[in-house]
Amino acid sequence: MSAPAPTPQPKTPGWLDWYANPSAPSFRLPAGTVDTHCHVFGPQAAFPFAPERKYTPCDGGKDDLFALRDHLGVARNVIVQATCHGADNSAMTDAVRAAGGRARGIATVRPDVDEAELRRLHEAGVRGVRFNFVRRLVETSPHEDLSIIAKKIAPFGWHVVLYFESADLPDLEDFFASLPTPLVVDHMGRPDVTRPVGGPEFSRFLRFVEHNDVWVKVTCPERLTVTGPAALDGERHAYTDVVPFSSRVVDEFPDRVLWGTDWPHPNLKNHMPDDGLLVDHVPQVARTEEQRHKLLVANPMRLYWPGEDV
Ligand code: 0GY
Repeated sequence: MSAPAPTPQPKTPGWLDWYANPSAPSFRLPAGTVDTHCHVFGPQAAFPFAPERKYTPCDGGKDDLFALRDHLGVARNVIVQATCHGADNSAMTDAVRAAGGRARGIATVRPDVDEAELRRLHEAGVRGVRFNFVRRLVETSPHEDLSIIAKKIAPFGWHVVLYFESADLPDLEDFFASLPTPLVVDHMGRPDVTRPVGGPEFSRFLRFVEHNDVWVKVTCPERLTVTGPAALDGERHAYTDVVPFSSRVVDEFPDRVLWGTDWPHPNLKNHMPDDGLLVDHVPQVARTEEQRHKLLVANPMRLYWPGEDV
């Protein structure tokens, strides 16, 4: 007799579902574009959410992700383990495998992970782990545990993806600098975009990037914005208050920036972005064709598919 199916858990109150019919972008993504930051949520009937999760999302499985990929003109995805799945990477690895070489994965692992499990994850397409310091999402792990993980993954050529709030960087940056792998920072380290781009907080972040082996995802304008999605000039230019921050990172570090959608956009309570508008945001951030090619194609290929042609 098989075990009874788990009872589906209701969504967190106020949870907004992903945008069902995204517009067609006006900006045409270059061939080989990689969406380096997206997730899968379940579907929970097949991949139940983790008991320790801090939110319960709607379903956002691989078929919907691949449909969005094709609609937007994206070639490949990097699927980042979402906290709602804890350290059970099966929904993510199932999606990566199903993409048939067109996806890589970022896992969550515990310090007692063994080499055989890391090898299994590598064969499934995983190329990094995520360390999350955002307290509303996880109980943060002791640095000693994270150092153990970083040491175990380094021989695989993986990197560490860091998710933190900008106010926490001063406390964390020495620890980050001690890690033995390349680092990839989610969402530009979540700057407060109401502060000046040339102010001490963002300058500190830029210097951290300059002096370490750091890549930056210029992602999540919809999460960082205060002014919101309004396309004020009727030109599909949304999230304009984030542009000075993201364009500054692209100008300073054109060879170490990455782009992504963050679909299915966890924990947004005010508005859900139209993913077509997120694509149209790209030319505001990377203003030359050369910058766009690096951001969308050359950089992510170097990090996630080294040596492979587009
Ligand atoms: C993001 C941002 C968030 C959530 C997660 O794994 C997650 O739960 O990443 C957030 O709530 O800010 O990168 O998707």
